[in-house]
Amino acid sequence: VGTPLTVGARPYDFAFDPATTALVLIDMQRDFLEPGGFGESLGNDVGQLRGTIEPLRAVLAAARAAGLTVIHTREGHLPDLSDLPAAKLHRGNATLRIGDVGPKGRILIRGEYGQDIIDELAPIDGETVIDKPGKGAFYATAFGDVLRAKGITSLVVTGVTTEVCVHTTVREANDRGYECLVLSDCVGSYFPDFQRVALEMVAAQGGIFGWVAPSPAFLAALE
Ligand code: TIU
Repeated sequence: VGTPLTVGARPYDFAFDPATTALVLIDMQRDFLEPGGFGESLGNDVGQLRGTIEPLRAVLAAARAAGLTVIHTREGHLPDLSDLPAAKLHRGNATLRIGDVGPKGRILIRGEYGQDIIDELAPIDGETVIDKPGKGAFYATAFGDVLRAKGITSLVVTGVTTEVCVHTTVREANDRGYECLVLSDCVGSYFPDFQRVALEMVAAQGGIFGWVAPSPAFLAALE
């Protein structure tokens, strides 16, 4: 346990110890960020999310250099769909349903090319990858056990989409006692209005769910 570092954040400075902090990359998968996947099948313009890639690449490199714990998540389901609730399969008017064959493999199915993390942010040896069937990283996964085993108490949260899997995970983490900093330019939404409001919702009311800062503020703290 070392000296706490400080990030200029909303609603006030975020203090963290690199030894007890994890960088979490939520669902930076081809299924959400590239054409022909789950995100596009729901009617979304995947181009909306691509601005997160370069800032997140810099954050990932800095976190690795600083020796932070790095944890990636992937939303997806088992090939036999045994972990897919009917309610999730049948929701909406998707052009391709979960499990259907798309141009990058079966939509949102573990082990398929489209379900994996984009090349730019590929995990390296020693980094944990959490496969999750839901929107939150804690539900039906070992995420909480991994954090406890590694002694992690603070999360720097990035990934997509801001108001869906990022928010669900931050809310789950906050209720479990984790301190969460969301990096505003490293999270993305298909909806610009939701992006803005989702970030406000985290930091409002004195940081009801956590803190929000742009990635340069976090990078400055690590230097
Ligand atoms: N649809 C949407 O905005 N998001 C998801 O379905 N999953 C995640 O956010 N990863």
